[in-house]
Amino acid sequence: MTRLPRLMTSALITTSLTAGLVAFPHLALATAEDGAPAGLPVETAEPNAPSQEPAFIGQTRAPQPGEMPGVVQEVVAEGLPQLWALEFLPDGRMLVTAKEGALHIVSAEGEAGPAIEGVPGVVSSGQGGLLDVALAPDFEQSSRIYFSYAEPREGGNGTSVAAATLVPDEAGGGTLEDVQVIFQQQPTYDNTKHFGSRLVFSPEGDLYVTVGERSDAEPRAQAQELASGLGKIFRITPEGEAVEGNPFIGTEGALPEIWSLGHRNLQSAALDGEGRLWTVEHGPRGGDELNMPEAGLNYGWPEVTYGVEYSGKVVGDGVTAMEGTQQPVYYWDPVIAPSGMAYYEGEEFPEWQGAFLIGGLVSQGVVVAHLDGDRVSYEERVPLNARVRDVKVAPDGAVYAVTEDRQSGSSQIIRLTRED
Ligand SMILES: [Ca+2]
Repeated sequence: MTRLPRLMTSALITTSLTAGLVAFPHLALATAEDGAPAGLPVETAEPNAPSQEPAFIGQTRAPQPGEMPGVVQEVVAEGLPQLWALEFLPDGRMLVTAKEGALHIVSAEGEAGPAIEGVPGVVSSGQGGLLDVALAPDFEQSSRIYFSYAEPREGGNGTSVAAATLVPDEAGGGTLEDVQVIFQQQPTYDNTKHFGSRLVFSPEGDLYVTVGERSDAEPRAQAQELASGLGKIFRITPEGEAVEGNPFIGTEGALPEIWSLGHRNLQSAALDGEGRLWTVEHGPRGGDELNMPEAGLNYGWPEVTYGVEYSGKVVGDGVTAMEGTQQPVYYWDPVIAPSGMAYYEGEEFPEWQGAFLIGGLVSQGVVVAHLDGDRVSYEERVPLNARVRDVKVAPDGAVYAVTEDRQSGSSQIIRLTRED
């Protein structure tokens, strides 16, 4: 690369530092409540929708914290198949899903066992694959696991959730027994886009299932329809039934499993310290959003959104707010392309207590969203120079990031600890 003259370099840096403010000149620089000066927003690129304005201060481009920990990266495992999700087992090993349709146990030292037998067939092309995995709340007694996947079906495919008993063997592999498909997102549709998904057990033992709206114009509109399972969050029992008290149980024609509607493609979900569900969904270009989805509420897609179509055109009427729809807690323009997320309560990073750690595929790192009440106070980023597919907190408080390299079809697991 040609070296720029000194004067020009400095001008470029000044421009990039202030770009976040240039985008929203009416937003003043925030200051931490404890008096420590906050930094400039980490995002300095031009927004894709420069004419859109946030609904409230701090809804996008929050400042960086005044103090950020140094982060040490250590590759725990490499040469793994392209992974989608990671869960820690009670014995300290890791259970990982591979997009191609395989499930592996990875030792704490990073050695992957052979593929576990009994995994149902999946659609692994496009955005399909074996997707999220969650342990049953009583896993230590039951050995039951739950996983979501792009299920091949008559006439197309769709996101489904299955439960199974994990029976490990001495070779580091094992078998799934008593596999039961407990939930199928409907309708079936024939493409390979926007399957979601994440699985999160509530404190009461119910299962939140997040999905996508299958992307194309016709199914996309169904995100607003209560008779369709596209673009929704569901709350089901471990047997796959609607949970008593779900918001649309009494609504004629509505799917009783629906928890919330108006979502695009939800690949990120976690509970906060109070047991409330938070999600990050892939928006259109410039419209990724963090929400705390509540029962029966409408999160807007595709009627209301930040950002623009991939083509650059406005989405629908280009509306960013509408009565009867919820504003995101926070949004990103340009996008981070969210993957997995975790709520941080570990001891390794005192600075991250009570923050969400969100994997970024496009932002190629971990986004740390610090909260003040139910709003984002600061946004910090840990660059990993790789697409991050999942983020989990280990029992010792270290952060584990799953990366993916689509060209080689492989993944690494990276352990993040605090620099002394
Ligand atoms: Ca929304």
